[in-house]
Amino acid sequence: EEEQRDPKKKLLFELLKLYSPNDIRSIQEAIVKHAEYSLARNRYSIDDYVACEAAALALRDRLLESWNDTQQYYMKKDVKRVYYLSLEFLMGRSFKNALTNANLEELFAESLKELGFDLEKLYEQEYDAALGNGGLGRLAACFLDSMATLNIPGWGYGIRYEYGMFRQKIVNGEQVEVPDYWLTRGNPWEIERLDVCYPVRFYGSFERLADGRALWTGGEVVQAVAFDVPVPGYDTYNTNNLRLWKAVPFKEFDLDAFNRADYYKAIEAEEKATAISAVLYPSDGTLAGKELRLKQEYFFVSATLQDAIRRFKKIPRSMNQLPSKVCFQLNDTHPVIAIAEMMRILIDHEGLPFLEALEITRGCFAYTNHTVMPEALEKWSVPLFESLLPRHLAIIYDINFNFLEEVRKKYPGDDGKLARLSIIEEGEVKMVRMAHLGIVGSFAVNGVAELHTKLLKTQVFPEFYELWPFKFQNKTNGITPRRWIMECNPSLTQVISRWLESDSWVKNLSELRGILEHADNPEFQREWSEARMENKQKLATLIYRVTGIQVDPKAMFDVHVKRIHEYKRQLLNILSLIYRYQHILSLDEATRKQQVVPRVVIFAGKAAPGYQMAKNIIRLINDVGRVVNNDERIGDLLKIIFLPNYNVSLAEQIVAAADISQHISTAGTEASGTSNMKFSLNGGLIVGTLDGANIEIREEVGEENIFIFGLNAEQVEEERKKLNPSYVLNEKLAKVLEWIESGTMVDAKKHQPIVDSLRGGKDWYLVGADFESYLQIQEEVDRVFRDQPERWLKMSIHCTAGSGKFSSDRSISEYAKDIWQIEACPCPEPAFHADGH
Ligand code: 4GP
Repeated sequence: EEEQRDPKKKLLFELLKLYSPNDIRSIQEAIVKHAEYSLARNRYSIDDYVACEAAALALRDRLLESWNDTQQYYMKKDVKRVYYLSLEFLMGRSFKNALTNANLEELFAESLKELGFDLEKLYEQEYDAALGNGGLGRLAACFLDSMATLNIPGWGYGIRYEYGMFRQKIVNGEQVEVPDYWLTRGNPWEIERLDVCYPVRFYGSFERLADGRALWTGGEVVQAVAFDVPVPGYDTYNTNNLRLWKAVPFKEFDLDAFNRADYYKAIEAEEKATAISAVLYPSDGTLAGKELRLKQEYFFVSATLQDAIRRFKKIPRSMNQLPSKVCFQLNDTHPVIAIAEMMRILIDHEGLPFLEALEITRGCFAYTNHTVMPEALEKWSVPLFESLLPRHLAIIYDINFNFLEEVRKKYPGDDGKLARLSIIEEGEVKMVRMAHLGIVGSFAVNGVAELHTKLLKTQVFPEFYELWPFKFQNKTNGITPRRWIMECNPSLTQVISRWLESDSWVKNLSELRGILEHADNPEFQREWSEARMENKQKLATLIYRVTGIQVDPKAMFDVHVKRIHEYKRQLLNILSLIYRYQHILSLDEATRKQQVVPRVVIFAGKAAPGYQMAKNIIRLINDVGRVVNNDERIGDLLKIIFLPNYNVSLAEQIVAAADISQHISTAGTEASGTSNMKFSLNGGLIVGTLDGANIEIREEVGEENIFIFGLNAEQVEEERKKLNPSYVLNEKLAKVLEWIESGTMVDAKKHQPIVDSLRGGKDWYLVGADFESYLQIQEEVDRVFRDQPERWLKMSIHCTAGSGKFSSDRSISEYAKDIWQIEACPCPEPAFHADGH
C-alpha cells in the first residue's frame, strides 16, 4: 500500500521483501557474516562464544522481521493493547527459547554442525538474564511467552538493570553474594533505541494554576532510553516486545547550573542518573524501603506511560477512549505509582477535570497481588514521597479524599473503617499504602490462586472486598510449557508426543490427559521411566561437577528449590533430615540396607542479603550436609546437596530430574507457587501442604497422586493463637534441636538463633506443629517408592496428565477475557516469506 502511495519508495520496499530465508545455506551465511561484520572476528578464529553470538544475531534478524510486521499490523488494526508493568522479568536464557518458538532449532543445529559447532554447547555460552528475584519475576516472563503465543497484543515494560540478581557462592557453608554483571559480553537479544527516550523528573516543587492544572518544575531530570527485546510466540508469526528502560543523564544540560556551579560537579551530578537502573533490589517478599527503589518505580512507570500515550495518540482521539484501547496490568504494588502518574498526565497535561481523569484512570488499570505477607505490602513514608514526588503526593491526597467521601457516605460515623481503608496510614510517620492506591485506582484486583484470592477477600483486604466485591477476581498462575517441558525435558516431550501422536499439547496443555489412556501400558511405562532416568543421570553429573559429591541416579531425587524464606520452611525439611539421619544410625546394618530408601536431597535457593534468618538456614543445610555426607555409616542412604546460585537455567535441569519436590509452606502463606506446577508437569510427585496452588494441583491430579500433609490454613490460624512462652514443642523436634546444640557440627553455636526461633512459643511458621505429619508423609513417600515402583510410575504419569490447567496460556486467556477484554490478533505471515525462497 505504502508502495503505491509513494513510488519513490518502490526500490526500498522491493529490497525489504527479501526477508532472511530459512534454509541451511542462508543461515550459515548469516552466521559467518555476523561473525565477521557485526562482531569483527577473524574468520579463522571463530570459537564457541563467537559462534553463539553470531548465531544469535542471525536468529535475531529473523525475529526482527516478524517483530516489525507484528507491530505494524497491531497499529493498522488499532487493537486494544495490554501493557504488563513489572519491576522484574526473570527471563533466563533466550537462545533455545527463541529457536524453539520460531521452529528453527533443527535448522540451526544442522547449519552449525556443518560449520563444526554443537548447538547444545553453544547454549551454555549464554548468560541468564536474571532481572528478577523469584516467582513474581518468572511469572512475568512466562506471561510474555503466552501473550505472544496466543497472539495477544501485549508488551512488557520494565527496567534494564545493569546488575541483575546477585550470583550466590557458598563459602564454608555460608552464602556470599557476588555482583552479576550480566552484560559483560553484551546482549544480542536487545536493541538499543536511542530514538525512543523520555525525560523523567524527580524532586522539585509544583504550583497550582487557575485552570485546575499544576505545574511541576525544578528538581532533577533524567532520561529513560528504551531497549527492546523481541518476544517470539510459539508456532505463530506474532512477535511481541519487552521494552526495558535504562536511565541516562539528561542531554540538554541546564547551562545556568553549569555556569553557577563547578563544571566537574555538575557532570558528576548528571552521572548519578545511571544509578537508577543500575541494580535490581534482591529482596523477595520484603521491601527495601529505600529512596532509590521508589525512584526506580517512578522512573520506569513515567517512561512507560509517556510511551503508551504517545502510541495511543498516533490516531487523533479523545483521552476518554483510552480505556477501550489500553490496559495496564500492575505486577504487584511496585508499579502502582502509575495510577497517580496517569492522573497527573490527564489533569496537568491534558487539562481534564479531576473526576473525569479518575474515571479514565480507573478504566485502564488492573492490579495483581502476589503475597499476603504483611512485610511485603509496600508503604512509603509521606516525607520521602513529598520530597521525591511532590505533585503525586498531592494527587494521592485528592484521590484519597474523594475515596473516603464515598466510604463515609456508605458507612456514616465509622471512623475506624475510614482509618483502615485510607490510602494514608496515620502514625508517627504517615505512610502511603501502595496496595490501597492500587485497589482504589483500578477496576480489577486479582490474587494468583484460589486460596490466595479467598485470603485477599477475607483477611488482607476484607473491607475493600465488602465495598467493591466486583473488583476482586482470581487468576491462578501458570507456567509456559515451552520452556518448562519442551525445552527443559526433551526426552519426556518426545515420549508424550509419540504416544499422543501429535505435539499440539504444547499449545493445548489439557490434551495431556490423553496419556492416561496408556498409563497401564508397560511399553509406555518403560519409555516414561527411561526418559526420567536419563534426566536424573544428567543431574547427577552436574551435581558431581559442582560439588564433587557422587550420587546414585537410582536413589530418590528429592528436591527443595526456591527462595529461602522462613514461611517456605526449608527449615522443616532440614530438621527432618537430621531426624532421618539419627534414625538411620539407630538401625543395625542389615535393617538399614533392607528398609532405608536411598535419597538424594537437593536444596537450592538464594536468601535476601539482609535476611539473616534465611542465611542461617542456608548455613544449617550446608553444615548438616557436611556431617551426613561424610559419615561412612550412611553411605548412599542419604546425601544432602546444596546447589549454589539457583537460577532459571539451573531450575530447568532440576525440574526435569526430580522424583519428588517439596512445597511445604505454612498453609496460608504461599500465594500460589509456580515451581510446584513445573515439577508436576514433568512427572515429579509433590510433597506439599494445603497451600497456594498445591490445592488446585491436588484437584487436577487426584488426591491419591500427591503427598499432602500438615495443618490447613484455618487450622494454622487456630494453632497460632496457642503460641505462648509455655507452648510445648513436638518431642521429636525437641530432640533434633538438642542434637544441633550437642556440638556434632563444627561451631554449633552458630545455629543457636535457629534453635531459639522455634522454642518458647516463637514458632510462627509452625515447624513444630507440622513436624509429626511431615515425618509420616515422608515415610509414606518411602513406602511407595520402595514397595510399589509401578504405582509410583503411574502417579508420575498422573501428575503430568493433570497439569494441563497450569499452562500460562490458560492464565493469560483468562486475563484477556475477564480483565483486559482483549482479543487475539494473529499477524499474517507475509506471503513472500511463507512461500520460502
Ligand atoms: C510470589 C509468591 O510468593 C508466589 O507464591 C507466587 O507464585 C509468585 O509470586 C507469582 O505469583 N511473590 C513474589 C514476591 O515473588 O516478590 O512477592
